[in-house]
Amino acid sequence: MQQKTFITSPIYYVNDIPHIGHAYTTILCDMLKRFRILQGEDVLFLTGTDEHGQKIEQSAQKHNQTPQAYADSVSVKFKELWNEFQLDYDIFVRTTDSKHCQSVQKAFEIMCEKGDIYKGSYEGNYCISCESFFTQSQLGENLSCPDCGKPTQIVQEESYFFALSKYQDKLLEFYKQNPNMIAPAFRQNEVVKFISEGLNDLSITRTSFEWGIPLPENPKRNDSKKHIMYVWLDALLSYISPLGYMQDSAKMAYWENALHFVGKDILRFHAVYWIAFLMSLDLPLPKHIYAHGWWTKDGAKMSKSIGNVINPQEVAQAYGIESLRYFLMREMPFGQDGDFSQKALIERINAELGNDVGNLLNRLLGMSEKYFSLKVDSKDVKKFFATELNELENIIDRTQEKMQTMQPQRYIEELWAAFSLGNGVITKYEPWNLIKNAQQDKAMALLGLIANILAKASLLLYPIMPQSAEKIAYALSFTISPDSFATLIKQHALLDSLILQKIPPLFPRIDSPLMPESTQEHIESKPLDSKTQGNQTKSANIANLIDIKDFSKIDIRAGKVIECCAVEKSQKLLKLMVDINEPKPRQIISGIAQYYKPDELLNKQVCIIANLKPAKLMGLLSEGMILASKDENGLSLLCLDTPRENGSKIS
Ligand code: ME8
Repeated sequence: MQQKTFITSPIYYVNDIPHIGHAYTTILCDMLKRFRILQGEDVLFLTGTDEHGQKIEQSAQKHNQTPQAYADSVSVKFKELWNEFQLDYDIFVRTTDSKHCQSVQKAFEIMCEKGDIYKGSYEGNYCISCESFFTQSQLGENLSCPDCGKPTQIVQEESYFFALSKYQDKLLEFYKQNPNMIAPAFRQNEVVKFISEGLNDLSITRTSFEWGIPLPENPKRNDSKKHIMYVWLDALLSYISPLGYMQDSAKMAYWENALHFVGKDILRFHAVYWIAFLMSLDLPLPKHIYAHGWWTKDGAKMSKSIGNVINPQEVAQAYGIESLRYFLMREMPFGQDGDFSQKALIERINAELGNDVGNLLNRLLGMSEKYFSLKVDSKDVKKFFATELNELENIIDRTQEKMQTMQPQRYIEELWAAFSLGNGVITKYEPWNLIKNAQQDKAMALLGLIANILAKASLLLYPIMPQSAEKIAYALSFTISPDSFATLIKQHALLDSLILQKIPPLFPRIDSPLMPESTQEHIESKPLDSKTQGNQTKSANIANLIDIKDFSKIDIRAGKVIECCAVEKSQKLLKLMVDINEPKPRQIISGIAQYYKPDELLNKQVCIIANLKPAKLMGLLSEGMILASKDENGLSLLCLDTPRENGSKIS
C-alpha cells in the first residue's frame, strides 16, 4: 500500500500580503512533497489563510471593509502567488470556510465532553499582533510582548479555558519517546524546557470583539452567543478540518503521517498547544514539526516600516522562480536565520547554477555531438569508471539522508558533489585526447558516465528546481517520475543507450542586479554605464593592444530596429527587436533610454555584437549589445555610412 503523507505550511494571516518568508515556508512544503512523491508516496499538501481574530478585524476597519470582504481580497493574493509559483498544493484552507467552522465547533464540544474545558475569567496581557496571552513573568520591558516587542493590552474578560496544565506530563513523555520529533534538535530542547517550567491553562474564547467562530449552541451553556473561539484554536484545527474531521472523514487517513513546517516564531503554538489539543481529541499526533529561521535583509528583520521587505514576486520576475527556489533552499541553513541579498543570489546563479550545472550539460551536449552525433551509451561505464560510479552512488545516498533529516541546504551541498564529479572527470580524462588517441570506447564510456551523473543528479534536483530538472531530463531523453527515481536512484541502474536532445543554455549569466536595490536603480548594461570607460577613450589611453585574432572573435553585425519600447519600471532600459537576417529578430535590452526615445530608433540600422553571451536584465533576456559611444555630451549610436543588408558582418 502506498504510504499516505500530509504536509502543511502555516496558514497565513490576511493582514499582510505575501512576503519572502511566507514564500520560503510554502516552497519548503512543495520541495518535500515533490521529494516524497518521487519516493512513491501519496502526498497531500495543505496551505491556506488565517482570517479570524482581532488583528484582522482591526486591519479591515482601517481599510473601511467588512472583515470578510477584506479577508477575501487578501486571501486570493496568497492563492494567486502560489499558483504563479506553480507550488503544488492540494488544499487551500480558509478559516472562514463553513466546513472548517463546523469542525472547530465539533472539536470544542469533544474537548468539553472530555472535561478539558471549563469556564473562568481571564485577566492578563494580550498581544494583538501575535494573538497571544502572556503572564507577568513572560512580558518584556514596559509590559511589551516577549515575541514581537509591541505593547500588550490588559484584557479582563470571562473566558472558557483549556486545561493545558493537565497535559504537562503527557507532553513531556511524548517528547521523551520521540526525541527527533522537532527539527532542528535544539528547538526540541527549547520546547521541553518551556513545558518543564510549568504550563498555565489556556484561555480559548474571547468576548470583547466579534470576528471569530461562535461557540456551538448548547443547552448546557447559556452564554455561547457571547463567546468566539480564540484564533489559535481555530487556526490549528484548520490542519484537520479540510481532511473531513468530524464530517465526512474522507481524507483523515493522511493525518496518520502529518508533517508541519512552521517558522520558529510559531513553534510553541504547534509543539505545545496543538499537541495537547490533539491529545484531548484522541487524534494521532504529527510525526514531525520542522521549525525554520527567519529571513533578514542586510542583517535586519524585515519590516514594512523600515521598507526592507522583499517581495517574492519581484524576485521571481527578475531572476525566475527556479533560481529563487534554489537560493532560498541553499542560502539558509535550515533552522537558522538567513540574509537575503541580490549579490549572493547572483553569485549563486552564475557559479553554482551556470558554471557547475549548466556548463556541464553544455559540455556533454557539445562533445557528444562532435564525437558521437549525440549518441550516448552506458554499456562500458562500469568497465572504465567503476570507482567514479561508486563515488556517485555514495553521493546519492548521502544526499537523500539530508532530506530525511530536513537539511535542504546540506542536501544541495551533497548534490553538488555530483556535479563536481561530472566536471572533474572531464578535466581528469580529457575526452578530446581519448578521441585523438583512438580510445573511442573509453570516450563514449566517459560521456556515458557524465550523462548518468546528470540524470541521477537531475532526479534529486527536481524537488529544489522542478522545471530545470525536467529540462535536463528532457536533454537526456528520460522523464522524471517515481519510476525513473526507483530505477536510477534506488536500484542504481544506468541509463539505456540514448540520443541527446539539444536544449538552450539553462542558466544564462547575470552580469548586474536585475532589481532596483531599495530606492536606487542599479540596472545598466556595463559598456554604456561606465563613466571611466568614457574618460579613458577621451584621453586615447589605448594600452591593451590585441591582435587581429582577438578582434575576429567579436561578431559585429548590421541590423535594423524593427520594434522598440521602454522597459517597465526602468528609467534606463529600452527593449529593441533587431533584424539581423536570422529566422527570428534578436531581443536586445540596452541602457539608452535617457538618450533615445523608442520612436527615434525605429527602422534605424545599428551595429550589434551578435555573439555576446545572452544575459538577463530586469528579467528580460538580452541577446546582444548595441554599439555606441558615450561622453559628457551624451550618447551616439554607431551607424553605417550607407545602409547594408541586415546581418552584414562588420570587420
Ligand atoms: O503566524 N522569515 O501567520 P503569519 C521566514 N496565522 N519566515 C517567515 C518570516 C520571515 N521573515 N516572516 C514570516 C501566523 N514567516 C499564523 C499561523 S498556523 C496554524 C497559523 C513565515 O502570517 C513563517 O513560517 O504571521 C511564520 O511562521 C509564518 O510566516 C507566519 O505567518
